[in-house]
Amino acid sequence: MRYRPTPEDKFSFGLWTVGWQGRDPFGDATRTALDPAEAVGRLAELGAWGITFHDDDLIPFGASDREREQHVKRFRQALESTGMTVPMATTNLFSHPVFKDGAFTANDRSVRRYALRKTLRNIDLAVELGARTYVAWGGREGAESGAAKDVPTALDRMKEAFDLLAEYVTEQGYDLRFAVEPKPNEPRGDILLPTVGHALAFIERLERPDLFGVNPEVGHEQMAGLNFAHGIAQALWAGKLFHLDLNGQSGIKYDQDLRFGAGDLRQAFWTVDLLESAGYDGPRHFDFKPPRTEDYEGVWTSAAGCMRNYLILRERAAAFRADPAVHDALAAARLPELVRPTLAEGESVSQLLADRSAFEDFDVEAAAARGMGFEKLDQLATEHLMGL
Ligand code: 3MF
Ligand code: MG
Ligand code: MG
Repeated sequence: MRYRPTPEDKFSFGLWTVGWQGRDPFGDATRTALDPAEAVGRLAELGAWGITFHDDDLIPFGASDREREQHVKRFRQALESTGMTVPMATTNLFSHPVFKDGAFTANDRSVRRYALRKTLRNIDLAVELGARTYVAWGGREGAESGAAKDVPTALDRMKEAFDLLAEYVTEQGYDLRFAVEPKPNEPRGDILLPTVGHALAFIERLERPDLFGVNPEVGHEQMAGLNFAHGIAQALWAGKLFHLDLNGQSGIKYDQDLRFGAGDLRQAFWTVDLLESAGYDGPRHFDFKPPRTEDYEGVWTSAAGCMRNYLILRERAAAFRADPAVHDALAAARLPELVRPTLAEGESVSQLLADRSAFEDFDVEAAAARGMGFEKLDQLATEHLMGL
């Protein structure tokens, strides 16, 4: 059937997405709690391949060791009976009031030590369940006011935490890599490592940078007014796109977490075009929130919509790339020329300086007058996106 997802598509969902009960800063839950085993079953039926979780999504905060074991057992049974995988796991270092000033960068040292222990504990479980990626979103690592956080020192503490986690997985021989998830704000007024660029630069300062990549989220980059496809393009270029959070967002406002394809549809199109043409082979992970207006029927419709929209966009992007008119337009827009290095092979600076055609005899006015043909190219893209 057309647009019917299969496990080969590698679609995964956070347990907290379909399990979101609709509690927001202004209103109470609109849906009852969802049993993780049911989430696994329903998502498998819809054609998903994987499920991801925060420690507290699976095992309620404060559960005893015995209860913990039972929750894990039930979840494992659901995975086994459906064939669903756990490609990624993460730690909730933001819900409990103890993390009100952060976790790895909390001013209170005892909170930082507790956060590390909570994370190490869940890393063991993640590996046990087969996860290869461990996401770290520092939702509470930040501040609302200037003097409250000494940023360079907080980054020292963040580095200390990540170095320790990397040392732990190396010592244990775990096949696990970390993916840092940037976000500019919400729930903190300003969050540390606010964009993909900040995270990429931070990773290079770690002791084991090879173990770290990024987990960019569509809406988070757009909240900063940035172009998501450009952000992940740079992450791919750096070999750092370890994982990603697909969803929808309309412009610079609160974190909407709409289903993928809702919000800025054009950015969704370019995102799929890039992922498919760049050969990204990681999970297509959805981090969205079915709106609180929906009952459970609406939740599953929303989850199915994420996957269906991805598959439709994949088809539209492939048609765009295969269209002979697009090939001509790309050539007219001189895209193939960008592939050519600016200097000839082995050409030196002195040869460039000696090349009169590059400067003295270069017809600047003629080059300035040449149109780029991008409008024609983008109109073709728009028509493919609209299904023409
Ligand atoms: C918040 C988020 C988080 C992270 C998750 C890490 C609750 O805006 O995006 O979801 O994705 O904590 O995987
Ligand atoms: Mg979000
Ligand atoms: Mg996310």
